[in-house]
Amino acid sequence: MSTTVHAGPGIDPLTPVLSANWDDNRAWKLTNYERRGGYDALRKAATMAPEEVTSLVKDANLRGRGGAGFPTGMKWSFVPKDNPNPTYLVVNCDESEPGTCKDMPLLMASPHTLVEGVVIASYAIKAKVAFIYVRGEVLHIIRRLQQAVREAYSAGYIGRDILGTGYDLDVVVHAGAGAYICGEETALLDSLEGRRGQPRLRPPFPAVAGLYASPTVINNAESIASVPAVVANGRDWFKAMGTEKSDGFTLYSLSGHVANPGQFEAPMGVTLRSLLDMSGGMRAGHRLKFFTPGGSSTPILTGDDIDLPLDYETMAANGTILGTKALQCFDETTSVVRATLRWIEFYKHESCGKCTPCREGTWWLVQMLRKIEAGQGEPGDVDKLLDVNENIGGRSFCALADGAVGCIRGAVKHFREEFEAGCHGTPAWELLPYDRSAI
Ligand code: L3W
Repeated sequence: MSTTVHAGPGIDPLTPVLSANWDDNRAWKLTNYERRGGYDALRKAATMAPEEVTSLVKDANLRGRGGAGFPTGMKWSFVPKDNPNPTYLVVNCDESEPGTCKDMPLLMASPHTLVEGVVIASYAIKAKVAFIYVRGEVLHIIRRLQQAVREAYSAGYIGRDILGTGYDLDVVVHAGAGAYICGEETALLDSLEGRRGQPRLRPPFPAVAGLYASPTVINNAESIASVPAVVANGRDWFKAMGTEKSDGFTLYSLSGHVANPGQFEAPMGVTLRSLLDMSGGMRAGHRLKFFTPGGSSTPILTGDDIDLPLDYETMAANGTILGTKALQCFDETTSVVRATLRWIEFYKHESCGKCTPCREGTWWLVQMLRKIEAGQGEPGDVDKLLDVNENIGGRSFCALADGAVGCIRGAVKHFREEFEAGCHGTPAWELLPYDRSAI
């Protein structure tokens, strides 16, 4: 990461916030984090009433960075005031959406940014216990977080009477077992309670009845890690970045056929063109054909959309969602049909099986796409594919199936001719601009 990110024409440069110390030597150590002003935001929050902290985050319009963009402060304010049960904070670090790789580098490089956010958020919602739920495969990150939590206990940032406020908090780092569904907030809660991770019906939303049926705020890792900067610098500072309704800074992940894949911090509303400009562009000699704005659950856009501001509103106006801001970029050597098949195979594999539309529907989608990819589809199969797709959408227990539905919807909308070719005897690879016999 460079230290100053130039977001492109018309958008102010941003001094990195979340990624500011990623290149520092042993940035993950508490002493190095403190040297850069770490835990000053907690000191400031400790002088405020919990409700004031919630109001600040609400006024700043920090929106959830895990995919849905739901306002973070508003979610905190949903916690019932008169509930006799304990309130919990749960941080969703189960990052597994295809193409999404922003939380893990953040936690690896700067775990204290998250830990400080956890303490501030817990204080705001008056939680006495916070859980950081991390996907089980990333053992190195779990260890790093555990070490950071231990350091924070030793320094008095977690534990009893934090900074002399009389406020007590315990923080538990919990390893999941590696299932995509456990990134869905209610499945995550089931998993945390020791059961097989499967989604629960909402409402009630977790903010009212979540972990152990108690009020539970669940936020994405990046959302919580953004809280210290908001508290330290204030509402106006945060709102000076981004667009009218999508405020602040965020991490965009670039992957696929780009010269330099990685995380790029920028104000909300940056364009893919700017991100490619700052990262070295597409791989040499190739052009952008299509991309996901925020992981495979978000309907694809095409190379013609390279100048769209990447914010919640513009994405919605263009039939997609910003999601996790994971920009998987594909050039002209990629078959849209094959990419879509690969994604739908993922959803079929990861479907938890609890509801029929998702369990059976994703299976059928894979069968149909395999035929089309091989050029063995029949005329009318594209409409049949869309019909099956639209009969899954909105009928499943959780957003997993909706992700698969959106994926097919976007691909067929923009590249229907590639799907039709597969229903008229042309395998997907024969549409690609290279001689397959040379491979
Ligand atoms: C209280 C209400 N709380 C909504 C809360 C709700 C949740 C948040 C957003 O899916 C999306 C999905 C993925 N009272 C409330 C309320 N809430 N109304 O607000 O809720 P919702 O239902 O809009 O979204 P969701 O189910 O949380 C998230 C998309 O993100 N995605 C992300 C995938 C990322 C991963 C990963 O890497 N682990 O899975 C990508 O696009 O498809 O659409 O907290 O409780 N009245």
